[in-house]
Amino acid sequence: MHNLGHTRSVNHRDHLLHTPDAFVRTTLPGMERAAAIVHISPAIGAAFTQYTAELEPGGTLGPTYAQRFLYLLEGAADLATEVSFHSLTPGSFAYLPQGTPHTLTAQRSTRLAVIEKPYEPLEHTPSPEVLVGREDSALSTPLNDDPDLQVRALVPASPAHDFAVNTMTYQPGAALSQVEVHIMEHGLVMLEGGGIYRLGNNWYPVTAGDVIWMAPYCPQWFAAIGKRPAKYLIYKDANRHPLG
Ligand code: UGY
Ligand code: MN
Repeated sequence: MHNLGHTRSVNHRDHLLHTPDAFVRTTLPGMERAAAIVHISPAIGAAFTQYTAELEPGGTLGPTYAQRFLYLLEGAADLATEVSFHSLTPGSFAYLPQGTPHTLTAQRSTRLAVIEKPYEPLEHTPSPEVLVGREDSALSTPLNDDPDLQVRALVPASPAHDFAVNTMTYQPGAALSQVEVHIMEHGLVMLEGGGIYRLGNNWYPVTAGDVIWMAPYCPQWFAAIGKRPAKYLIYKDANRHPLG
C-alpha cells in the first residue's frame, strides 16, 4: 500500500532520520541468508558504517576488515572467534577489534545493530581486546547527576578505543540538560519508547526502530515523551586528536 509519498525520514547535510517506512534491504559481501539495511556510511559523510542485519535461521554476517560492534536486537546468534564462543540473546553486545577472525551465525530469525569503523591506532597504546557482554549488566551512571537519565558504557571510553558505544535511558519527561554541539559524530538506534529529537534547527518525533546519524557539530537535544522510558544505543568517535 502506498502512503502518498509521505515518510518521517529526512536527509539533511548534518543529520539523517531513517524511519522503518523508508528502509530498503540489500546484501553485503559474504552475507548468507541475510539482508542489511545500511543506515549510515561514508556515502553520507560518516567515518563509520551502521546497519541493521536481518538473518534467517542459519544466516551469517560476512567478514569485515574493520572493527565491528554488534548489538543483538531480536532473536539468538552464536559468535565464534578463534579462542572463544558466545551465545548472544537480546541485549547482548560484542566488540571485535580490527583483524579478529570471527563468525556470527543466527540460531533463529535475528536482528542485529552492526557498527564498523576502520581502526585509528594510537602510539604507545595497546590495541583493544574482544569484549562480549550484556547491556543490562553494564554499570549504569546518571548523566550530569540526573537520576532519570542513565548511561551504560558498552564500549568503554578508554584510549585504546577510537569509539564508544553507550545506551542512554530516559525516564518519561527526562531530557538532555543542554543542546549539545560537539566534534564527535553519532549513530543512534532507538531501542524503546520515544520522544522528541532536536537535530539542527528541527524537532522530530522519534520512536523505537528509528535510526539517526548526527554529523560533527550537529546541534542535538532529546526529551522522552510517553508513559514508558525511552532508550537508545549511541555510537560516538572518541579519544583521537582532530588532526589525526
Ligand atoms: O554522549 C553524547 O554525546 C550524548 N549525550 N549525545 C546524545 O545523546 N545526543
Ligand atoms: Mn552527543
